[in-house]
Amino acid sequence: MRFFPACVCLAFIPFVYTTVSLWSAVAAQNTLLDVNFDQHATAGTYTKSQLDADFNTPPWENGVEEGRISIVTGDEAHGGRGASLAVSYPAGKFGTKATGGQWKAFLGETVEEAYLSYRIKFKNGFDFVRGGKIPGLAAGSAPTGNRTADGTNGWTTRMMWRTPFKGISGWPQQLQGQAISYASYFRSGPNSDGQPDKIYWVDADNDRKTLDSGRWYRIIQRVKLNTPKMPDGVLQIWLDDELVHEQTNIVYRTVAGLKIDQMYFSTFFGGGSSWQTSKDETIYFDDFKVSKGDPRVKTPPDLPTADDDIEVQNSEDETETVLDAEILKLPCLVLGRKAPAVYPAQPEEPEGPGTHLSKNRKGQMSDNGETRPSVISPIQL
Ligand SMILES: [Ca+2]
Repeated sequence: MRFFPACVCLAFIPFVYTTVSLWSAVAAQNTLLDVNFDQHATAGTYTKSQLDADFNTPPWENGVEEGRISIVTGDEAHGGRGASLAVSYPAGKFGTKATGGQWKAFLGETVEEAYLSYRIKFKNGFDFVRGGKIPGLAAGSAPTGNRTADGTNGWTTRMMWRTPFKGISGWPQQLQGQAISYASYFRSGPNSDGQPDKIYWVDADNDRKTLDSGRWYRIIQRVKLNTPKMPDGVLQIWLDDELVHEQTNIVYRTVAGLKIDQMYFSTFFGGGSSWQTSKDETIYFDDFKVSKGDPRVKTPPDLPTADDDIEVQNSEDETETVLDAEILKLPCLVLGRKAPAVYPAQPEEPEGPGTHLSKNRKGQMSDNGETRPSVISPIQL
């Protein structure tokens, strides 16, 4: 039996140590936020101290101190093990003060590109009513509500579930929510009002994606900031690894200092009073990750450059009245796939009782890149 001299073995130690340290450092730098709740072994009300430990001490919050956020374990948790977060939306309520929860989880550093990944499950039998918000990446003051994104003060890329035509007599009633991007940024194409763009997620056939209750989904969102003032910012969204939204012409910012600095945890029913819950509802969340590289790829990304600090303004409340009629007709420069579906404004009144929309109601892209709303074609029953 041969033995290496002790000096040879010792010579490998620094190499192995250095290699492990390097990869650990790369992994650590790649991950900006990682919250799976599994360290919370006991089910019950989610506390402010747990929130602070998990989400880097958010400067304000809605829902935690009101007891609407809790930890669930066992079968209720994602994968049937560990723990997950459960958010409640009491019956007959809407808005940020009475439903769901909100806080800003600031990242350890600011970056030009990031992925947000999380699991979400609408409790079995969930009544989607008209719609509500779900979390997304954000920057700066994360302007929402009546505050516009001006290219310097921030932006948000929250998402929503929506139920078009809900409650409108004579229009198809839907039990499932449909998902949309609800991103608020300075400009996308000709839209420069700084208000949220509302664009439905679609599959490869350009059909809208619907969300079922009673099952877990994984949502991944990628934001790549634009060159300041240039329309080359990217927003992509995957639902269970299916690309359902892609924009490549966003102007998130006009100044280089405005970078990705937070995940905006934001979930509530609303809009206004017609969006209120019909009964007590619950949405489960788990596995929040923000990373510089695609969490589905196991190779380390390029390391970042140093970033500037951003002054952050906080908003403790948000009351938004969002109408289906606000759904924009956005032209989007789309690479490698069909354009996201865009829709004409919903009329205030339906064509009349007993009418349904034909499937070809989707917006279409004209030759010059402008959105050309399709003709609404009621089908008489
Ligand atoms: Ca978990």
